[in-house]
Amino acid sequence: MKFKNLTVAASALLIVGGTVEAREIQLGHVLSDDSHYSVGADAFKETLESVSDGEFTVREHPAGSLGGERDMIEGLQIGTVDAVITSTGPLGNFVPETYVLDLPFLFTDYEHARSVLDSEIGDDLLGRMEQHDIIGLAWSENGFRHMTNSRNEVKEPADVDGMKIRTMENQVHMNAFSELGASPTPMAFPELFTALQQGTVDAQENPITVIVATKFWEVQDYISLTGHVYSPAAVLGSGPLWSDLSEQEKQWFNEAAQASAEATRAEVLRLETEGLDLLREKGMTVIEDVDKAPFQEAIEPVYESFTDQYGDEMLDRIRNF
Ligand code: EAX
Repeated sequence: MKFKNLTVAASALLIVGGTVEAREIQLGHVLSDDSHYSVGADAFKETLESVSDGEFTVREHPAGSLGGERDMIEGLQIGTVDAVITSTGPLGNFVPETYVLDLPFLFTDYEHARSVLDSEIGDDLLGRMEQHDIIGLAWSENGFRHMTNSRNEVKEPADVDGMKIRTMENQVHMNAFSELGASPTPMAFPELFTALQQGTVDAQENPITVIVATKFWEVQDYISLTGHVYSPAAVLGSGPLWSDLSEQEKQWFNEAAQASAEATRAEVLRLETEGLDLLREKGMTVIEDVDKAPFQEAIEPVYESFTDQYGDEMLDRIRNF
């Protein structure tokens, strides 16, 4: 049989059989399978499999099994990864407009951050991803980032002086920690636990959700509630996959991404309090009375270099929101 006839026969068989073969969506993230990202992955899976009536199934790849966040975003662009739940850490390397979200002390609390991301500002930023073959499906959440280290209590900028701190692969964060007098080392998340264990870096900064999910109490003695950055997360899709989907199928993915974001946000708030109690139980020294003003003052130059490079349009929209 000519190839063409064979293909027609095969697809006819599928239709005659009444069962369209399910397409398995590969969804990756870097956290453990009991993390707030995994809660979001479960919600994505349940929703997409339900609304598509089994036309799509979802396979979760947690714990960086598909690589770090930057690797997986590259995978979205070329179609080797179908969907990712990721922080915005490395995203600015692909979609520079999102760097504004990573500015320290930009958002005052969870309500402020969520309302901005759920407004036309957030929609605008999601929409700017498609030209980079990344589909911004929904804003999820990582949480307010706090500093941990294995050297000393951190209560003021001077305590960070000379500290080797791992940052995400994010120029805004690296600039901020340099302004504080620390020595920032950008590193993919899957390498971080070992780097802390071996003393390659003294410190890192992440939301309580991540610190709990990755058991950082095993390699860090102090946590200071600096809350220096609100770390958004995003549910992202692959551009090549998206161009193959019908309007109805795209609607299914959007529904699944919204459900994912809602589930992750709920888990973040739960862990904000419960997680801190756990870190104390595990022996971490929790410094709660951090005066943020000196930190905010010290990193002020980061805003200047940001607007010099990226302009102030998006920043003004967020500040005036
Ligand atoms: O997205 O790299 C990081 O520190 C991120 O916060 C973590 O991977 C969760």
